[in-house]
Amino acid sequence: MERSLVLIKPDAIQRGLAGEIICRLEKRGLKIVAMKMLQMDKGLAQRHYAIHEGKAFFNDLVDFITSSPIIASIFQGKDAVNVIRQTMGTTDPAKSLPGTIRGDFGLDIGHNLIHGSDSLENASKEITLFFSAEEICDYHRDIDKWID
Ligand code: D4T
Repeated sequence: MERSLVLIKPDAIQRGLAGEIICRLEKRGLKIVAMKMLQMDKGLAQRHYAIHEGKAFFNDLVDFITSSPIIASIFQGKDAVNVIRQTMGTTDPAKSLPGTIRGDFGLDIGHNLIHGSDSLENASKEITLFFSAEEICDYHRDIDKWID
């Protein structure tokens, strides 16, 4: 079973879309194994987006992700990394298909509502950045026999 880090970004919190986003991932069949609200500081933002350091949009990205609280979460399920990326839509909401989270609720690449890990390797690194082992709940859901 894969695990992926999902961040519900400041724009989604400000627009009251957190519940809708969580709902879509839960309804897909994914299981929440960790969740918390936090205000990202500059250091955490720079570490999380280290791969983009030096790019033209880096400073705006750090300013945006630290501009309001976020919800950090871990979703677990079969092929979770890819399934979450599909459910999110592409990075630029203007190019995302209707039916995806970004395609249904976004217009601008700088306000794209949700982050989901883009590989299993990055998921593992990102989960460690946001959660301690004690904050992750390993539990059984009876409905999982109907999902996978
Ligand atoms: P995140 O990482 O936020 O889930 O987004 P993606 O995985 O879909 O896309 P990304 O890492 O390439 O980009 C990170 C973040 O930067 C913003 N961005 C990106 C931007 O403002 N301008 C740009 O040109 C790009 C490529 C959007 C998402």
